[in-house]
Amino acid sequence: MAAYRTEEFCKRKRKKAVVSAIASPLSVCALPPTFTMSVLPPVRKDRIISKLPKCSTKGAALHTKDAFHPKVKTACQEHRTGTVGFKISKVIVVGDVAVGKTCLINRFCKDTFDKNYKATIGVDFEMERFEVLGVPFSLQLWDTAGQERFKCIASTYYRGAQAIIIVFDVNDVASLYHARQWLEDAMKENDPSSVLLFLVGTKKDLSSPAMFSQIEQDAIKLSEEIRAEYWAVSALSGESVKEFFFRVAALTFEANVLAELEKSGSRRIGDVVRLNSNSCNLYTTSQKKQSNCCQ
Ligand SMILES: Nc1nc2c(ncn2[C@@H]2O[C@H](COP(=O)(O)OP(=O)(O)OP(=O)(O)O)[C@@H](O)[C@H]2O)c(=O)[nH]1
Ligand SMILES: [Mg+2]
Repeated sequence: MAAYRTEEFCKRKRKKAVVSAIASPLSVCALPPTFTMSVLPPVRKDRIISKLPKCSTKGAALHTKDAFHPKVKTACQEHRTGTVGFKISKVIVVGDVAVGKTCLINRFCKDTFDKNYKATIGVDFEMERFEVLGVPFSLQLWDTAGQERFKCIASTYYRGAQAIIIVFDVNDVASLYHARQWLEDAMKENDPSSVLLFLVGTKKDLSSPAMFSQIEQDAIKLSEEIRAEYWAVSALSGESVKEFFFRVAALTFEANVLAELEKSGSRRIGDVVRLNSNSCNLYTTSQKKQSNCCQ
């Protein structure tokens, strides 16, 4: 048992060290394939996403389509997702003190729940690997402190998020009202046009149906106003936790592939880019004929 603990402890330390080394304030870390393959753990069987997970509330969803964007599906089928498979997307989790941010992440990443409150000091993070439409995809989940005295440290990690999860407690209406402030702070460090927003009510298990339906109405209204996708979960029972994170992973992946496709413009991503010193046009793709403009 002791040996197991030691080994497990070392494994976690190694994982943290690796993730620290690659953790970046940038939205995405593109790593060389050999590097990611040698240090990242393989994708777990229960982290495979083969179709778009459903939203929780149609009136408060980022989009309500049943399937991934056709361009994304085709790009994945044709292995034209460029560097998406080697990227790590940053997700930040913010919200009032003790609303349940850490428990939410721990339920998903470790399938554990601790009923004793331990404040997050500054920030913590977990890495989760997925396979979406056959393409590996990683999320770096940044768990930030809600306590005022740590806000200054935590906010230095906001930059470069691809998704922002604003957490409130469905039994504490003040924590919902504070969501706007959390969003404003997180947005100071990010580009509003490229960030996906999620508003998540936690501790659903503690709420009575009447209380829940009242706060849910307010939460849905706020989601519409700030263009966030709304979810209600319970880290204690696990209700909707996996579904929620699968949705985060799938929508972030979809946005990444679409951005890559757009960036690549007319050049098909996945094409081989070769350096050709004999040509004055140095960059050429394997599928394009060389331009003869300089001949
Ligand atoms: N019943 C119930 N309790 C929960 C749930 N989620 C969290 N809690 C409890 O709420 C308390 C605070 O949870 P944390 O996850 O530590 O809160 P936090 O938002 O990370 O807090 P800070 O790190 O200080 O910002 C703990 O005592 C948890 O056990 C839930 O879904 N149901
Ligand atoms: Mg915490």
